[in-house]
Amino acid sequence: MADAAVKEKQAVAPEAEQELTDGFHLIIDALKLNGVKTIYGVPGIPITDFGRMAQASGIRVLSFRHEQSAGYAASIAGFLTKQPGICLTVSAPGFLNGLTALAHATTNCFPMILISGSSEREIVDLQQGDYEEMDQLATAKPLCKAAYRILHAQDIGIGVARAIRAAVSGRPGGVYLDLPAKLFGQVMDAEQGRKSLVKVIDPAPAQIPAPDAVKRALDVLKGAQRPLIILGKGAAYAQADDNIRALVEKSGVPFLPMSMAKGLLPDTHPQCAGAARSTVLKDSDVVMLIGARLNWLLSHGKGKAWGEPHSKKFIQIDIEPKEMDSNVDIAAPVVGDIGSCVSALLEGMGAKWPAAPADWVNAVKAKREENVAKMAPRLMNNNVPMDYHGALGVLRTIVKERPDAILVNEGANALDLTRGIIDVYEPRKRLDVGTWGIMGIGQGYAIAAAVETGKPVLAIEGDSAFGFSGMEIETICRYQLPVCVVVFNNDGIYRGTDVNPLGTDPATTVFVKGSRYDKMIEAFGGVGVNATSPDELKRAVNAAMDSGKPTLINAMIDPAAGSESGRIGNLNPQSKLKKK
Ligand code: ADP
Ligand code: TPW
Ligand code: MG
Repeated sequence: MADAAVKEKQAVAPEAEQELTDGFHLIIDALKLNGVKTIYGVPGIPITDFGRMAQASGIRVLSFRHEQSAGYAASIAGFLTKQPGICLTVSAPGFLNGLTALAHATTNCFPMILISGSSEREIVDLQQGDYEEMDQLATAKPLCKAAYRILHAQDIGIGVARAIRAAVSGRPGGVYLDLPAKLFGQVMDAEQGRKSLVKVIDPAPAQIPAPDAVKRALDVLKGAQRPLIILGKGAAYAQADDNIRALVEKSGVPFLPMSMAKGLLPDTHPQCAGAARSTVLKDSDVVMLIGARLNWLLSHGKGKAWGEPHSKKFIQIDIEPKEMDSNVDIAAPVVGDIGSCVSALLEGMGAKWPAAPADWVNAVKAKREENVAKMAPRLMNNNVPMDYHGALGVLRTIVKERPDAILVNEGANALDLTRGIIDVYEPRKRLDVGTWGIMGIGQGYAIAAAVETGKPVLAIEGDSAFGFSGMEIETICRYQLPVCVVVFNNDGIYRGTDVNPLGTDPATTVFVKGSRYDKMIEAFGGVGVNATSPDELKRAVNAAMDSGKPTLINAMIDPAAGSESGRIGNLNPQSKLKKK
C-alpha cells in the first residue's frame, strides 16, 4: 500500500480498534513478569488506584498504618526470599516515612525497592509549591544502592528491570524507584507496551571466587591451631544452607553465629560456640568470616574483645570486594557469592581434610557447657514479678517445640537476653534489629514473615520497641495473620525505675506504670492476655501458637530487672561532670 493510503487508513481507523495500555498497567505487568507477588504499602495520591489495580491483578497488596512498617516488611521479605521486597508509598511524607526502611535495607544488605509516587516534575523543579512537593530522587540517592526515575511509559520495562537487578545483584541493598503521577496515566499501544517489558534474566548472577583465593583461604585455615568460623546474616541470606553446614562439619571448627545467622546450624549443634563467645573471640588464631562484617557488632575485629595484641588471621568470604580490609587486614579474602565460595572451599578440602585440633575444640566445648550450666537454673525461676530469665526460660522451650516458627525480636534487654537465651534450630528463623539496632521493625517484620513463609510468628518485643510500630497490630488483625506478640513490659526503656530528680515530668526513660498493652489488640478483635508469671506466659503463648489467632500478650516484667542499654551500655558516652 502506498504511504499516503496507509496514513489515510490510520487516520480514519476508529480509536477503539487500537488496543491501548497505560502506565498503571505497564508497571503492574512489569512487576508480575518479574515474579513480584506482594506489595507492602500505604495508599494515597497518586498511587491509590495503582494499589487497587495491582490487587485486582492478583498481586497481594497489604496496606499498613505507617509506611515505615511497610518498608521494614518489604526489607525483611527481601532477606527471606532473595527477591526484592516492594514498598509502595505516596509522595513526600509517605516517601520519607518509607525512606528509613530503605536505608535500613541498604545497611543490612537486604534487597528492597521503595516505589513512591511523586509530584509534577516541572513544578517541583521550579519549587513552585506543588502538592507534596519534594525532589525525592535526590533525597533518596545517598541512602540507597541505586535510585531511578521513570518519566515515560515506554521506559517502564527497563526502569523496573534496572531496579530489580540493582537490588539483588552483588551486595544486595535498597533501591528507590520514583514514579511521577503523570506516568501512571500515560497511554501507549498495548502491543508496543508488551514488547517494552523486560524479564530480568539471572538477576543475581553467581560470582565465582578465584581458585587462588580459595587455595589461600584453605592454606590459612589448615595452618590454624585455634580456628573459628563466624556466620553472619549474609550466610543466612545466601540460602546455601546444606553446603554451609557441610563446610562447618567437615572442618570440625567451632562456629559462632551472628544473631540472624542463628539456626543456620542449630544453636544446640556440638560445634556451636555461641555460649563461649568471649572465649572464642579472644583465643582463636584464625577466623573465617562467612557473610559477616567486622563492624561494631564484632568490635571491628580488634581490641580487648579480640585478645590484643592483634595476632589473628582473618579469612573473609563476601560478595563485596570493598569489604576486605575495612577494619583490619584480611589474610585471605575470598570474593564471591557465598554459595559458590562455600562449594569451592568444600571441593578444595577434598576427602582428607584434617580434623580441627582436639584440644581447642574440647576447650571451647568445656567453656560452652560451663556457661550453659550456669545459666540453666536462672531460666527455671517462676518469680512474680517476672524477670527476663524466667520469662525467656518458658519461651525458649516453646521455640524448641516449634522450630519452624519465626522469631522476631527487638528491644534492649528484651533483645540481648532473648538472643542469648532462645536457641534457634532452622535457618532464617530469627529476625531482629540488624546492623543499626533499629527499634520499630517488630510488627512489619512479623507481618512479612507470616505472609512470605506461611509460618507462625512469635515476636518478642520490649515495651518501648513495640511502641514504635504498635498500631500495626490492627494490620495483623485485619489480615488475620498467625502472629503472637509478647510485649516485655518493664514500664520503660531499659528499666522502669528511673526518677526525674526535679520531680516534675516523668523520667525520660519511663512509661505509664502497669500499662496493659493487651487491651490494644482487643480493640481490633484480636486476643489479648495479661501474663504475670512464667506459667501464665507459657499457657498464653502456646494457645496463640496453636490457634494461629492474632494475639498480644502483655508480659509484666520487674521494672528493676533490666540494665542500661542491655548488653551495650559501654557504648554510652559518659559525662565527667555528672560524676563530680
Ligand atoms: P552480621 O550482622 O550478621 O554480622 P553483616 O550484615 O555485617 O552480617 O554482613 C553481611 C555480609 O554478607 C555483607 O558484607 C554482605 O556483603 C555479605 N553478603 C550478603 N549476601 C551475600 C551473598 N549472597 N554472598 C556473599 N556475601 C554476601
Ligand atoms: C529508631 C534507641 C535502643 S533500645 C530502645 C531504644 C529506644 C528501647 C529499649 O526499651 P525496650 O527494651 O524496648 O522496652 P527493654 O527490655 O530494655 O526495656 N530509636 C530507634 N532505634 C533505637 N535503637 C533507639 C531509638 C533505643
Ligand atoms: Mg522496656
